[in-house]
Amino acid sequence: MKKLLSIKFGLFFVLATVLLMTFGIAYASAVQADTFNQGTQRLNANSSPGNETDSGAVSSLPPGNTLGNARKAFAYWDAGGTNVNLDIDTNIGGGVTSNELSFSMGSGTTGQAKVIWDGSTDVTTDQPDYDGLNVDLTSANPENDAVYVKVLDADHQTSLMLTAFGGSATNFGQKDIAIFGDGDLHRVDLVYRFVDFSEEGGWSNPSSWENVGALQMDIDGTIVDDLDITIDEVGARPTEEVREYGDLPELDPSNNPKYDEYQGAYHIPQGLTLGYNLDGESGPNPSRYANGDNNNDFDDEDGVVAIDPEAWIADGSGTIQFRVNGCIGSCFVNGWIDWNNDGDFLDANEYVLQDFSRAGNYIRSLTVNYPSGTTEGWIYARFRVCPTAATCNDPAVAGVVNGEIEDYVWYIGGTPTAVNLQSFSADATSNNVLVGVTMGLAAVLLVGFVALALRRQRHQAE
Ligand SMILES: [Ca+2]
Ligand SMILES: [Ca+2]
Ligand SMILES: [Ca+2]
Ligand SMILES: [Ca+2]
Repeated sequence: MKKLLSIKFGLFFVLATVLLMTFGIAYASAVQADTFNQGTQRLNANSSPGNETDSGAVSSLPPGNTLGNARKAFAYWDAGGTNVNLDIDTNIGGGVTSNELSFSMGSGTTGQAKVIWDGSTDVTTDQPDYDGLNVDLTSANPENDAVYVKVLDADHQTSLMLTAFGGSATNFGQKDIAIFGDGDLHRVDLVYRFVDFSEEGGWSNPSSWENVGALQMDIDGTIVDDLDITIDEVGARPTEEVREYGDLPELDPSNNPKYDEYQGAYHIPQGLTLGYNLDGESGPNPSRYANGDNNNDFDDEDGVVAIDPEAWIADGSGTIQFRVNGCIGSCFVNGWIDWNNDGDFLDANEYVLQDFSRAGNYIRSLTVNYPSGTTEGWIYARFRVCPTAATCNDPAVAGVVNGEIEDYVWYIGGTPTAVNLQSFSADATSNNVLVGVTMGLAAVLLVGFVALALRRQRHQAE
């Protein structure tokens, strides 16, 4: 028995290694400007004479970690009484470094930061060596067609200006990326196609991304004082690797198709979110408890909550609460609830939010009415937000620029007791909404009892 187990583990190890290598090769195709995992820099600009700007550079970084194997950084004080700090991969104690870029300042203080990748460490000027790199940012299979930025935290509004130079100061492509920070923003993936960058001088998209002489990122901390923002990665990716998909199940418990026509729906993430967080993925994560996206990488399913769903049947109506963040102008929310649990959103009252529009960022409660005959049980729901009307008003539409999809399952009309026990353990750590509904004391005791019985059984089998 033990020998068989070790052979199984050996095979598993080989398979896992092959998978890891395949995955590694696939991701090596992307061009990372910087993951901020190497090359510690600490800049502190303040109002002291001679320190209105602070600059530094690192060189000879490992190939592949930082574009051009070098990085120049600049921090600029603008106003206020505290330091303007730019910390890249700094020591956070115990010999551990942060593996991220952090730009921060105190209350009342404003400032800016600039990071340049041009292969040079000369900081006598804060202008790039415009033809220092000559790299091909499109180089990948599939070809990189977009810039990717992974933001970890931001507490106020800011702008990231990305500029790629093609050999001279007047020949460049540029994109101003708005970030709408909040104390609760913890992860936003952003992807902007090269063709959407402005073109200056002799720059022509997208072919000239094959001859990028220098890349520059400017962080504007003058829009709001007291900005703190953390960035984990800047690079070039195929757009299709960074999309926002749903996680409705594609099979019912009897393996019949369910919601399969909705699996292809996706958004191209550009900062407009349900809730505060959005992590990109390369495909849908269909899952029985609509938590495949929750469990994949960062849990970004934070935009919609069902209020007291156990009381919904008796009340005749229910309340949901949803939050929109990163909205410029007016944005549009759509929602569907599969009241009769037949695997579609086509029946009476199932399209509950129809291009709901309001300007700016907000949280909103909404009463939903369900058809008579709606019974106690699990119901699936899909919500989408997009920046223009009639673009995400279909639960299946794909390729929506900006916005997010979030899928949920709620138990309405009571508290489930006779459900598959695995569902409790599978969902307990990942889906706060579901946990609140399902984890009664009896269920906790039952899960503990079954876990104990399984452990005994396994012990006897060894
Ligand atoms: Ca979200
Ligand atoms: Ca996601
Ligand atoms: Ca239905
Ligand atoms: Ca989900």
